[in-house]
Amino acid sequence: MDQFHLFPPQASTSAQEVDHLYFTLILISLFFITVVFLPILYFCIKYRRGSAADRSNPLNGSNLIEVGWTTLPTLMGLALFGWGAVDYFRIERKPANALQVQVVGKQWMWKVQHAEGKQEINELHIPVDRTIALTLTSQDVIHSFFVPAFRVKQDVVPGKYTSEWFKPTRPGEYHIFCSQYCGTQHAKMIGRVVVMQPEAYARWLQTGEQTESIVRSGERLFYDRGCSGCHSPNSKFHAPLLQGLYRKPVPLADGTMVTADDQYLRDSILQPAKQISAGYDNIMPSFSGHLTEEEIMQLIAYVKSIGREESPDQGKP
Ligand code: HEC
Ligand SMILES: [Cu+2]
Repeated sequence: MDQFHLFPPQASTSAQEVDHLYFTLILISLFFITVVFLPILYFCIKYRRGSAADRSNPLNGSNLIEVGWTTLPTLMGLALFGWGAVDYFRIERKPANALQVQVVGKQWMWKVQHAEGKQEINELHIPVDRTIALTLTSQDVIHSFFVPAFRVKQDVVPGKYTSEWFKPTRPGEYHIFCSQYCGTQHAKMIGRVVVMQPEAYARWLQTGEQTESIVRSGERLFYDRGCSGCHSPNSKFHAPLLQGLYRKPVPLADGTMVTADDQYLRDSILQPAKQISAGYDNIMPSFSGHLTEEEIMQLIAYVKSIGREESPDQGKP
């Protein structure tokens, strides 16, 4: 990955589409540069002072030209917009059955945790030909997770979950950049993605010390931090059971409805007063400042896992 390339390698399923659109834009620009600048050059020479060119009957406006150079670029612009929109919607829609990876950005590093529990810093090991879905957040300022070879870039925002997915098509090592200026060492906030054959990836997961899955860590936190004291069937507090909550509509005390997505679960833990479930009192303490971003992601992974068909340990290899 150290050789000089004019363009990064195409190493994901989205890379080609992005490049096709990009190269088309370049070709169109080249075409217009030619159409505009070649005549300028030609006329500069032809009508230079002292030349014997015919200057009688100057042309004063032409409706055909006016209509032409208004309509044509408008249609081209709309066509490019349509093309870009189709690609954008396809790239923004996350396919199902992705391998989940949690990423936390901080000044100035990327902290990665796999569903199986394995953690790494400034490195992301993934198997080839699998869809990988990242859930990203930042523990300080806005960063942006950029892998040029995959043609994906996503802002990483404190207090918010964003996501990014890609399907690597070629084993190899590719750059990770932070593409949002995030402080003095921003340029050093780099890393590498290592795309491996599935067997090599499975072996890699087994190396190092044994880890517990994200869901298991979350379950442990759920008991250690006292969540279970309220959110369990035999609690003396009146608190909702969280089984099967994920992706369900939740009626709120103010009469509105929300969907229990990752962001809702996060806000419920850090700002319980923001959205009160209908029929409950605002007695849940805020855990803001008492949990790291990683711990919050683990708790959410656990809450997502309970009440579903699979056992909480499904992430284990
Ligand atoms: C003192 C009891 C108490 C503790 C401790 C507590 N909660 Fe809660 N929690 C509640 C109550 C009551 C509600 C419903 C009112 C509301 O939405 O704030 C709630 C709501 C929630 C919701 C939204 C549920 C829904 O149906 O919309 C989530 C998610 C949640 N809690 C997770 C947690 C987690 C994770 C922890 C531990 C880090 C925790 N809670 C600790 C009492 C508690
Ligand atoms: Cu950064």
